[in-house]
Amino acid sequence: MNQALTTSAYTDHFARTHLPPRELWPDLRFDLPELQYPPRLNCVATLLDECPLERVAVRGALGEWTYAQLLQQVNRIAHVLRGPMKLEPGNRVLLRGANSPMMAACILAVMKAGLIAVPTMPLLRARELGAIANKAQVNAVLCADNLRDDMAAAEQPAAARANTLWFSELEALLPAQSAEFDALDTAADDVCLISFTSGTTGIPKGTMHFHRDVMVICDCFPRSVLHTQRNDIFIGTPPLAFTFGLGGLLLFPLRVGAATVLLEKLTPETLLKAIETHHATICFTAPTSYRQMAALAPQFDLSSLKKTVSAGEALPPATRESWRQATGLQMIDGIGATELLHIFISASGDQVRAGATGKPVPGYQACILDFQGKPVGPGVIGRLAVKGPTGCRYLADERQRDYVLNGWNLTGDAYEMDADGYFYYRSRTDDMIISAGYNIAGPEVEDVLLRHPAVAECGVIGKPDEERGQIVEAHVVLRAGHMASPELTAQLQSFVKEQMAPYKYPRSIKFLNALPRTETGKLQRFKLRSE
Ligand code: 3UK
Repeated sequence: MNQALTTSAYTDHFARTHLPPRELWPDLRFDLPELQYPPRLNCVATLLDECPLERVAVRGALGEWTYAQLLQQVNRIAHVLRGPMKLEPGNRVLLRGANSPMMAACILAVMKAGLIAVPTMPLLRARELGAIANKAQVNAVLCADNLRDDMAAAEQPAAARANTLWFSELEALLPAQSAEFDALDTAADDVCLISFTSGTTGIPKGTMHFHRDVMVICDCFPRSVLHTQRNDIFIGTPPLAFTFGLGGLLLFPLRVGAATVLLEKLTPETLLKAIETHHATICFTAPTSYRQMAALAPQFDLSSLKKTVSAGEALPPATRESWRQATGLQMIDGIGATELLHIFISASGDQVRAGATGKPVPGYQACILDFQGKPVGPGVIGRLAVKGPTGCRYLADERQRDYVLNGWNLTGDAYEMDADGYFYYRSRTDDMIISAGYNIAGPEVEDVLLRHPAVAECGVIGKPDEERGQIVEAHVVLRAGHMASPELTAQLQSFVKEQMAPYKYPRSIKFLNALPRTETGKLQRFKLRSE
């Protein structure tokens, strides 16, 4: 199960030397026939060697590339990395750009050349970029011109600063490069990606993923839950620097020779428009985005759309219902994590059960552990524990010990299982509200509030209280045409009390213009708590 690592193709051993000690790794299991990979594997070579050369691979704001053109672009960039940039196998390359065909080609070229991609999200600022560049000891930077200010201002290894190319400079070098490039013959367990968590607290954690892991995520969720096909057209919002986006908007389409539409700065409105224009069939975005899109959906022709995937945070049942009413589509909810690379519990079609995220994706197993680490049965809330073909390996980080327990990955989520093996999200483990001895999950109260016609968005947290320990406090964004008032507060409170145990009702309600969210769509509850 935990076989020894194969011989690395790298001359720079940074990644392997900074993997956690073997005894701190989670168990890895490759039980399915489709998860048997050869010991030497370059994921980009595998993805692009089998592709339909004449079909459209990527579309962007400026045009489209067939697979043949994408392959040539990737090969030319790979030559620049190994030629003029003088990078050595195993070196790290920080990548920075909004979603676009060029950003996609750069990520693929880095991996194909036997280098390690360190993608960063466009909204990160100099301080955060500096932390990442230093932690991953990056050797070079490829950065979109429009994001160069923060990159230039970031602290970083001197070698990387001296070896930085802005996309316009990189593009100028491409015509002189050969369009053929032999992929580095990497080990299946050579690290090809260091993805930093979008964690809401603390120093970012770098998660290390192998060439094999990239193939694994393509061969799990898309194959058994999403059922992707060559004639699919993928679209969505998550950044390629977030593994939700890297998988959903780049790797999964490439795996089946499908097309992907990579656009930046999509709003609910422009995403709907783009679905219509490009006849997209599969969409990936966050729950709040679907909630906003549901209200606007009738203004667009969405008849091409077949499947919609929601991840990043819990999908409120109220959002699932309004999306279904607006589009006729049954949402595919899926929980994933940067540590596990992509989605490991999900359900689609007839398998969807109200209120549940779903069942473990084939290849993965999950259970609920209590606070002593013992498995609990159906109907008991506890800590979600997962294992499968991918798992947590932090880059030089003590927090490895918090994420992995007895071979299980602990995601930090409070979940409950039913007798049929469906998994129900309750809250983040740290976010459970304890009021006068009752355990209250904020998202459950949020789901009720979202059903009130005045509520556009909301976030429910525990606010410290002398008498009760904590009280339930709701932060509400109103829909246009509604005004905050003591009457509305009372109305929302009785609305909640009518639909759930009264001890869960928000004793305090605050009205905000917007909720604080990360670039990956997650509500920053700690910001609501500190207000
Ligand atoms: C939360 C969910 C309930 C949950 C991610 C799909 O979100 C991703 O990775 P992150 O490392 O965060 C992981 C945490 O986010 N979460 C994600 N999806 C759901 N909670 N229902 C969901 N459907 O707390 C989890 O532990 O940013 C999602 C694919 C790849 C990813 N990296």
